[in-house]
Amino acid sequence: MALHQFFTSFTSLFIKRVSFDLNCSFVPPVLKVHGGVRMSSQTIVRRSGNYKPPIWKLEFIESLKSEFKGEMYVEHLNELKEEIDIIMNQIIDDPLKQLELIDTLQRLGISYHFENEIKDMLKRTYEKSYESDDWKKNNLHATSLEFRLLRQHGFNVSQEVFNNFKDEMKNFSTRLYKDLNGMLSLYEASFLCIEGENILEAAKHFTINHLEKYMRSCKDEHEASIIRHALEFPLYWQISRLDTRWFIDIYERKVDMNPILLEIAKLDFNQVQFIHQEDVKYASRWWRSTGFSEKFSFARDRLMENFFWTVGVGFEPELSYFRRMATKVNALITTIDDIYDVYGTLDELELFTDAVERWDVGTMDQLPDYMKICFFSLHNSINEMAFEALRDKGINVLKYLKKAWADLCQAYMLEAKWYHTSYKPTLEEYLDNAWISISGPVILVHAYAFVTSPTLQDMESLVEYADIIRWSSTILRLANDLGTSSDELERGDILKSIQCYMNDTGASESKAREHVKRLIDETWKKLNKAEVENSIFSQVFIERAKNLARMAQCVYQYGDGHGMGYQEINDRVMSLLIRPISTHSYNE
Ligand code: 0FV
Ligand code: MN
Ligand code: MN
Ligand code: MN
Ligand code: MN
Repeated sequence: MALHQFFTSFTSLFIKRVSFDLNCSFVPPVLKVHGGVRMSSQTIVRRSGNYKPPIWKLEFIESLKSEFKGEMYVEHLNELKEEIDIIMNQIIDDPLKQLELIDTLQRLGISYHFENEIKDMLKRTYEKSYESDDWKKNNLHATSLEFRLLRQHGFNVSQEVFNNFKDEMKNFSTRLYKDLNGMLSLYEASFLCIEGENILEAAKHFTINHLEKYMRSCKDEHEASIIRHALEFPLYWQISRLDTRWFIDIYERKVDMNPILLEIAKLDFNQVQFIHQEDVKYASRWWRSTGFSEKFSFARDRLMENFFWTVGVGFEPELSYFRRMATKVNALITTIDDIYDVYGTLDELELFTDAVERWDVGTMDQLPDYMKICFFSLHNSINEMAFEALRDKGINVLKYLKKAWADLCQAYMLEAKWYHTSYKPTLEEYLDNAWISISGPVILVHAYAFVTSPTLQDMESLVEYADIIRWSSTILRLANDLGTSSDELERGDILKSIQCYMNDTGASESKAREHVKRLIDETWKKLNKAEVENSIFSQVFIERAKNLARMAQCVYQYGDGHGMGYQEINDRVMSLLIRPISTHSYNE
């Protein structure tokens, strides 16, 4: 049975039940209707999310003051370029050293200054411009690093390069165990796996098993912390700012580190942080101006968290406009999600969904007052973004932005109906809607308009939700369910992926959680495949889509880092956005 048929039959059941109640000669004193509890025809007792007040107050955000303003920026960039030129010239005939330099630049968070140089170096390796292959033959680390960097930068490389490292039985050779660096590199490479690539899949299991075992008996604390960090998240799944903050400390302790690179990386981090602070201050003033925080006490008031997502999705200095607009989008989504999940009655939600579809403030009078504020603000904010795109990029994207919001509200509406009829979808049926209801498509369609020079043709295929959007959003949904569903069920909500799977199969919660984690792994492979196949989109946009999936795994790693907050996530906000890295030398 198709989804909408299911849905229609359940709604009609529900309508029958309600009309029966209403026609009944005995009217119960408290009649539960549409999520709110109707005390009489006038009074509706509503639910609240019982969310805590924000940890990051607007006054605090707006008072942030960094001493790392952009003044030294140009000077330091030139210094950096000169230093890198010198190093590159020294290693011009050494492909492995070049790959290691690229990896170091990436991890130190400064590779974005050298996109062209990096492309050139990788091209030389790809075109096999070196006299011999000796540098990587039988070298697991070199082979893996080359594979990972080439793939990451869009070169076509086959998984077959790893066949050399297998034994007679075609298994990865246990002789590799003694090569810890190689094992780590192979582990990192294995996550660039595309659906169906069995060699990489085997490499992943092989390395994880060994590294976990090795770590348990490892006596060297420094070494153990490197393996622990890698196992927590592979580089390919990790938000780059977070890895950079961690790696700078590690690099500092490396015996053969380059002190100039280190110093520049710290300076760059702090200057980028200054730009982020200016962005969040802008977003904070906007959030204040909406008045949502006072008017919607039932909803999450999470300006900093909404901003934090955008840094994960795009940290580079030139993406300020994206971060500022995307924070607004996230804040609007978060509020509207709470209206649908917690506060609104089913009748009101129908009206709201309808208003978003029509996108006309002139005809919103039927909405209750609280919804008028919300809809008006949504309408104005998004229209303004579309105006700016027209003004600055010469293309009218409003139609596409509106469609993304209408799709989101329809997906919310379906979930609201499921909730009010206690309908239990299968996992498949749930996911078919839930990758939209998690708001990934809204976030990415808007991101596309903010980070690129949008074209109408791309916009058309984007709002039909190209695979890249679908798989990124699916990871966002699954990670969100892992982090939020326990609280949601307590609050009163539909079954989420974990519970749908339990319901489908009779599995325990912990087995269901394992299953959902496996689904995330599988979905990454689909996303990687979509990247190769959906090459019409620019790399800068594809990177946003992948970063959204990465950020979801980061925010929901230990629970609901978006709505409920917890120590680790607050620490991450603190170290990425508030606290500069201590530097000593460049003040001299
Ligand atoms: C998640 O909340 C949430 F707030 C979202 C998806 C909105 C903002 C998204 C970003 C900032 C990326 P919740 O767990 O309540 O979402 P569901 O869909 O489970 O109700
Ligand atoms: Mn919700
Ligand atoms: Mn929801
Ligand atoms: Mn309609
Ligand atoms: Mn959730």
